Amino acid sequence: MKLSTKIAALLFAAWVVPAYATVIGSAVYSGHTYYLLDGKTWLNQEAEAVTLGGHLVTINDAAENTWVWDTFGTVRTGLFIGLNDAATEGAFVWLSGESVTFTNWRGGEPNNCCGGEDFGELASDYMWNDVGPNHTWQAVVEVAPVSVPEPSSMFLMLAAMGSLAALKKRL
Ligand SMILES: [Ca+2]
Ligand SMILES: [Ca+2]
Repeated sequence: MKLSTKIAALLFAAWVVPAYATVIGSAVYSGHTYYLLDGKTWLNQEAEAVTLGGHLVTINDAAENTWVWDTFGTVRTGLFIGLNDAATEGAFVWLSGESVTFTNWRGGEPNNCCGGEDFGELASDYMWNDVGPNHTWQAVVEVAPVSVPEPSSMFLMLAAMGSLAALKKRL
């Protein structure tokens, strides 16, 4: 492995602790941890959700829907949720891969308005709407508990430790 590659591996391992997190709130519901992220586009929100070990929230029922808004909602922004039809227009799926068991679309939504809207938001009336890719809303992340590090994290940690040992030998 080239030295530059090793340094890159070390830097990447350090980055496993989110460097650009914009978490502005958190709460626990049914054993899952939820984070509120400050305003960004839906795609950037999901990128940050992944660094936190989860995805944009999956809302499974009316109780969770109400809890999410009552806990994190403010009048100045909608809240991005994980529901989207980015892959296939009109076929809404959750980022978590869970099946869609509950929906709460506002009347007339989703309408794929204005050149295309693929990303779900929860609004102050507790209803959902699809919005476009340039919207910068706050977002809610849902993280399920895990008892062991994910294989990818473990691999990176081991790779970084190996690189460190190799570097020490050289010095
Ligand atoms: Ca759409
Ligand atoms: Ca819409």
